Amino acid sequence: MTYNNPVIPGFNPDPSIVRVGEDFYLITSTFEYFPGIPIYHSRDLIQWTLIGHALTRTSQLQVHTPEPGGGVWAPTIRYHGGIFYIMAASFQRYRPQQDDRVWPQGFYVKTMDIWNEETWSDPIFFDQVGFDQDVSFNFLDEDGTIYLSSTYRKIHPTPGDELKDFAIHICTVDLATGHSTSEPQLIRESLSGVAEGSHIIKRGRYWYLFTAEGGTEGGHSEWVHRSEVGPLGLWELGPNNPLWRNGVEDEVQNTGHADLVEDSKGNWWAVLLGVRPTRQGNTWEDSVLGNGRETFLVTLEWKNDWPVINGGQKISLISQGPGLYQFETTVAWRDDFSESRMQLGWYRKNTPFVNDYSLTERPGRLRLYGGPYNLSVPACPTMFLRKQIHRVCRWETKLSFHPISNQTEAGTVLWLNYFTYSSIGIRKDDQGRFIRFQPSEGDATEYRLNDQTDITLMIDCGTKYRFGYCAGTGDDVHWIGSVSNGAAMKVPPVGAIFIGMMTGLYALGERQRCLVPADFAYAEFK
Ligand code: 6LW
Repeated sequence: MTYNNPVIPGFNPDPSIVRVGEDFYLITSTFEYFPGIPIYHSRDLIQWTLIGHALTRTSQLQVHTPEPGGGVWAPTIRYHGGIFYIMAASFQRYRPQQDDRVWPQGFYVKTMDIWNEETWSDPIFFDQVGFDQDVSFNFLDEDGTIYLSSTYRKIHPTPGDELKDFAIHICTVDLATGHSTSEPQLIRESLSGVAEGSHIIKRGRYWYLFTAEGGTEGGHSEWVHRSEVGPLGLWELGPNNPLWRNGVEDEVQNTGHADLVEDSKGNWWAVLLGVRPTRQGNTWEDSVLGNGRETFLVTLEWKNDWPVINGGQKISLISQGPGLYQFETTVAWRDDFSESRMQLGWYRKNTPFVNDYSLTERPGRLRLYGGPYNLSVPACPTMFLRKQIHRVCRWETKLSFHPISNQTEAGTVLWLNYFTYSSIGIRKDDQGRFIRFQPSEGDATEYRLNDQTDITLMIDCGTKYRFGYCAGTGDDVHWIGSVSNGAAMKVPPVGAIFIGMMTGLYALGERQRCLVPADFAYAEFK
């Protein structure tokens, strides 16, 4: 049977998966966004539903003003003895070597009830510096030892530091405290210079070490090693590494960072990240455009006790696997703010300090009280974001906003990071209200509004992003500008493009709080 990839479209990199009975749970990275680490559920591996997040409280996640790409990196999910564990790293800076006080810090959280996001514990931090943490619980059943593997970052090398930068090390840990109980030991150093995303599993008489190598860009690939002795090695290199190879000409690129799962019928599967580029090219910028790094699913077979992923073939948009079927997600999604909580799937940039919104003050409206930050600052502005999931769709919202200050604005945004975004919003000057369109590159343009109606704002997403508005019912859409995909995804001056495009709602004041609220009647993709 054939099915469509990606199975979880939109910005969802570094997938990790676990099965309990007939239920699969999958998590991905969230970087500088809050809440952290979405949890998706599926029974058939194809249709995934967001059921919550692991990091929803400030006691669990404090991301404040990291550069783009900082925050929560590559989590691993595992299940042992009735408990779900998620291991991850938190970065206050993407390039921590520029600030030697800031180390990538690994931690784990746990719960017995994955369906209730409030039950996730506060984090316990590991005392080893690194990222892409993986904890191997299957050894617990063997001799009670727990191993922690991660990619070491050499931040300020000290004499005698034997650890290798960007290479995978392993040590034993005491889970209760997070303290390591042995020296970290090198288990994989890649000729490419980057070995990360380690996952260790046991199957039959072998341990397997999976690694993502070559960096998450055009050279990204997945490697396997096995050991008969144990997780400390020796590790034997697989006969067919990398396990598959997608290149810069392919419809899916930058593939790697796999995790695996066995279904209840004994079939094995791998999940991995890939991007659907919008342009052909082999630069980082060319290949990462669009929805960012998304989650793909492919088959895994064992031959001579070695894994063969996707038959060793390139990952493509149509895939085949036993017992699966074609499924196309619908474009339509809408939040009309009729519940007392925000729907799942809205994100803040950074952990918010203040409560700046309400769903109950004006029922049926999302009411935003714009904080004193515009969208270009590293702090947390009053902004709610959603991942762009479909390549071609319309994002739309309806806004009631009657500012009393010339320094405030509310509207909708096409967002990559605080260096790269385009916005369309309502402001006022001494003559009254106007629409202001600020593209990611170039000057803003302004359009006078003649009456006090609610304004519908839209962004048509496709090979370009086109911005428009409608004033009152019956008004035609005024398309007032567009940005090319390239401009919308410009590489920021610092940090990395680990995320994908998002769209959002915002209210702001320039260095002053916005005293009148902005009321949004709905937000939708259609
Ligand atoms: C992830 C790591 C990576 O932790 O990207 O380039 C990081 N390497 O595997 C963020 O997704």
